[in-house]
Amino acid sequence: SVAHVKARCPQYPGSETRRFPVPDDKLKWETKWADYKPVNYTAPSVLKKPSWADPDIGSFSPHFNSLDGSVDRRSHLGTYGVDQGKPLNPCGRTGLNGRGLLGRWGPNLAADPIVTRWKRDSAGQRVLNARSELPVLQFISIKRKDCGEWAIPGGMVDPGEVVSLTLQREFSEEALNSLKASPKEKEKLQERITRLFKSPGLQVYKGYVDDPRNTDNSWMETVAVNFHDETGDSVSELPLQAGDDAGHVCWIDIDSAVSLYASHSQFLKTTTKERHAHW
Ligand code: RP5
Ligand code: MG
Ligand code: MG
Repeated sequence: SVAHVKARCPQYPGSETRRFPVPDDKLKWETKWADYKPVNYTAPSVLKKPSWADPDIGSFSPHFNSLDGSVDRRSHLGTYGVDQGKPLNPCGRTGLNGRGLLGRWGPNLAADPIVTRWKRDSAGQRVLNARSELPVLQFISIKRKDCGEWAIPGGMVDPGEVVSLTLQREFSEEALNSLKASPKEKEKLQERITRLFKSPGLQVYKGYVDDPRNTDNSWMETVAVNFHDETGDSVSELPLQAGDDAGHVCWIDIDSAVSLYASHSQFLKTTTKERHAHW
């Protein structure tokens, strides 16, 4: 498993809460640490009991490490530990317990659609990077409203939802603003992206996300899938419009220097390697 870094960010997102500092050599649960005093924090938005959040431990009996009704509590990383009724982050300590901003105890499953095309010049030729001499890929990126960072337009898998649907739904909501479209417009949008999203796509990552919202008991996991518009005439021609938790949306040239939310740049790196593109 990865040594999470953003999951140990000193200030917990959207709050005044500061994490208990966890050094690299104290990450693992197996490493005894008598003086470990994580801060307890669950955001007011989660305590309000919205439909996407679990109740508090004690007032319900979740079936961890299994499909619990329609809620999938299995981790992509295998079996996770449960200590005194609370699931333990498979990447170790974060300096904060409770759920923070996350709704589920244990894994919070997401999906990340990486929609790409080749960067082209005005004559339609693929643009090569001067340094690597490899063609440059572009991806559709959104600027997250919660933290202002650029990211892949991903989102949570709804209970019972298949991941292939989450990928297309979240892309439509965040990059095409489908939530604000009329039923007729929505149908048109879906028609235009269905061919791309019905293609198998290339799974570039499946596992833990180093997300700043992670806690000792709640963490993000994702499946990241690349949908590539090789000829640049399918999704490339769609009008992009930010929606839902996205404030902006645009095509961004993929390069190792681009800084993105959570571990998203790692997913893009794999995408460029698979497509023999510039990184
Ligand atoms: C990240 O959070 C995932 O990789 C995904 O992009 C995102 C899902 O959370 P929301 O966008 O719904 O907040 O960990
Ligand atoms: Mg969303
Ligand atoms: Mg999202």
